[in-house]
Parts: sequence; C-alpha cells; structure tokens
Amino acid sequence: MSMADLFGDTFSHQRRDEPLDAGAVLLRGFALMEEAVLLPAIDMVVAQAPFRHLVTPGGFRMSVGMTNAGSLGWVSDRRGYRYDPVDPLSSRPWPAMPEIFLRLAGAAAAHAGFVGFVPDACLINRYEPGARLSLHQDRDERDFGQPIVSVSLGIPAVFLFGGMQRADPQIRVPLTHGDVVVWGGPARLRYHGVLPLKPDQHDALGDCRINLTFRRAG
Ligand code: MD3
Ligand code: FE
Repeated sequence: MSMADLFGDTFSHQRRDEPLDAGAVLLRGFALMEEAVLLPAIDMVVAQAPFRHLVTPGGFRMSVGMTNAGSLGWVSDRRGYRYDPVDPLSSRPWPAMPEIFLRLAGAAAAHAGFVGFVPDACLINRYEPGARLSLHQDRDERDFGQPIVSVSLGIPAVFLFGGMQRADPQIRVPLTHGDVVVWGGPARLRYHGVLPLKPDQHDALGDCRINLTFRRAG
C-alpha cells in the first residue's frame, strides 16, 4: 500500500522527505495542501490572542512575536519560562487549538513514526525581518519522549540545528513556506535556533515568517 493510500492523499501532494537526524524528518511542502484552511485558523487565534514580544528571565525583549493556542501556552517573563493555561495579556484561557492544527500535527507526526501524537500546546512565532531566535533547547515540556512538530509559513528562514551541547557544531537548514519538521528521538533535545531573517516578500503572508510548534507540554 502506498503512502498516498495510507494518508488518504490529503498530505501526500508533491513532497520529498529528508531525514535530518535519528527521529527528525523534514517533510518539505507537507502543509501546502491545507494552506487555505490553516492561514484563516491562525488569523482566528491571533484575533483572540495577539502576538506580543515576551521578556526573557534576563530582561531582554525577544525579537520574535509570540502567541499560543491550546490548553497550555508557552510564556516567558522575569520569573522564568513555563507553560501556562492562561494568557497573561487577557487573563483568559488561550484560544482553543483549531481542528486543522491537530489534524496537520497528527498527520505529520504519524508520517515520521509517532502515531497518536495529540498536542496540547501550539506556540506561534512571528518573525519580521531582522528577528532571530538564539540557540536554545526546548525542555519545558513534561515528556521528552513526545516529539515537537514545526510548521514554517511565509518568507524563508535559515534554521540552525546543533548538538547536545551549546558549543557543538551546527548545520544550517533552509526552511520555506509549507515545510514541516518532526523532531523526536535523540533530536528532541538538540540545541537549535534561527538566524536573523532577511527581508523578503511572500504572496500570502507579506514580509513575515510564521512558525507553528506543536507540543505535548503537560
Ligand atoms: C529541534 N522555533 O519555538 S522550529 C521554538 O522556527 C523554536 O520558530 C523555531 O525553536 C522557529 O522553540 C524553530 C523547529 C524546531 C522546534 C523545536 C525543536 C526544532 C526543534 C525542538 C527540539 C529540536
Ligand atoms: Fe525551540
């Protein structure tokens, strides 16, 4: 049976899969088929919980604008990093995870061998030209056995994928509109970041990049 049969052809359009590491696979163009449903769903979330520039525990304003959907949202302030069920801007729960988010994340994870992935948090990052994400590990989640699924939209970025130590060498991976990466297994705790975005224009998203990261946080 072909992948197209197994996945009902919904996410099997014009794609090439690239293994990046044990447990990490780049699914180029995986999000393109559902683009027409995905972009309005992001707008719905952002209308309820706008992008904001969080402050790091060290007191630096992040250049990336952030918001969340789902029962938990990632936040940073002078007290530290954490997942919180409440949006500190509105004092209300984060917007519900749109159905298309769950469907896309679940299909991508299953494609990479993580069947039954049900995220409870989607961190939405917005990069404008010049914005960057310095090298870090994602370790605020409860179970590192659960993968993270990332979806890149809009103008391209160069992703840095390092090792288990901050000083380990990095590879550079260009990520473009529609690319999905599943980060599981040993890749889950590797250092990673995003180089400063170069100015560019995307037909649907203008001069910005949006990245969704789906997590099982709680
Ligand atoms: C590798 N976001 O939100 S997505 C983040 O493009 C984050 O906005 C970047 O790093 C962005 O934490 C990169 C790719 C990604 C996400 C999580 C990972 C790669 C990862 C977790 C472990 C290893
Ligand atoms: Fe990260």
